[in-house]
Amino acid sequence: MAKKIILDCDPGHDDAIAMLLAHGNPDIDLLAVTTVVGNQTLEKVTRNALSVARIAGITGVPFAAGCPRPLVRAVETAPDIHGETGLDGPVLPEPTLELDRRHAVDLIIDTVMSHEPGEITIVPTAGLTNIALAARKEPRIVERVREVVLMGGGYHEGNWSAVAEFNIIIDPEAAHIVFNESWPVTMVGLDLTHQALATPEVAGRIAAVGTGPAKFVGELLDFFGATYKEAQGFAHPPVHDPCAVAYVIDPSVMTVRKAPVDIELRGTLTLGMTVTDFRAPAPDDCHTQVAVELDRERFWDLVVDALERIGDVEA
Ligand SMILES: [Ca+2]
Repeated sequence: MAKKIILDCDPGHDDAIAMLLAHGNPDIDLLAVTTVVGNQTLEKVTRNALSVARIAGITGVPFAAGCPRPLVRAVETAPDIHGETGLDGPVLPEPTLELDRRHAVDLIIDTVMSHEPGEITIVPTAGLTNIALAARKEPRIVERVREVVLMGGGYHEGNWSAVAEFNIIIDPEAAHIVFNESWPVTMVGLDLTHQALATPEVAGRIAAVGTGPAKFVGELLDFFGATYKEAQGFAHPPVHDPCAVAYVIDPSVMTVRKAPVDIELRGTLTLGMTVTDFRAPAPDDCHTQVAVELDRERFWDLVVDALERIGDVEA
């Protein structure tokens, strides 16, 4: 049976690819897409999400805008990586989908509460503001959610500071809430996503699909590759967010390790660090695990397969 997910995102080049993977894979039932400030302002990432929906041919799925700023901190965006629009590179079509009238937090709560316990997986690929607020507004979602599979953090690597990753450091208080609730959390962090590099070989496979959505992904990767080279010295861009979706599709696409994870809120050098305790054995009540090693070939197979299934989309 297809896995029902809510994708909470801030498109964002890799978020856009995560949307395409979720939409194109037959083992995923995409129930809702929610947006949150992150790579760019809420207004920009929400428009981007709707444009990507048009490119991918996503219809009949509610899209809702969420929080315009983090719980405590000032807004911090990532124009160096994602450009002024948040999705620079391709020409984006005018959205055709209308936004759901609900706030993202309410759409998340409504979706979880209207399904059976254990049915819904939440897949955040952005700051955790919406998810934290949803857990506070309706605490019963915590025991109903099957699992939270998030892109964020890293146990040995940072990208926005020496030890902190962007999605966590932009709203560390929200991350603290999400990691400390009792639901199962899988952290697909930088240690894993830095293995998902869009090499020229990968770009060639995607180009060979030859459809409009595949061309869009190629243009995303061209821009993303250039900024990642310039801003962070990567030879090929790490395509973070689809890794979390891939884990939901098929957990065996990566190895994971059970370990307690908590969020540093007061460190002068380590704010937003996802502090991971690898001392063995993990406690019996440990509800968090971290992604360790990616099966790169199978991961890219999933992305290419999703694009092939989406095919060409009527504009
Ligand atoms: Ca993202």
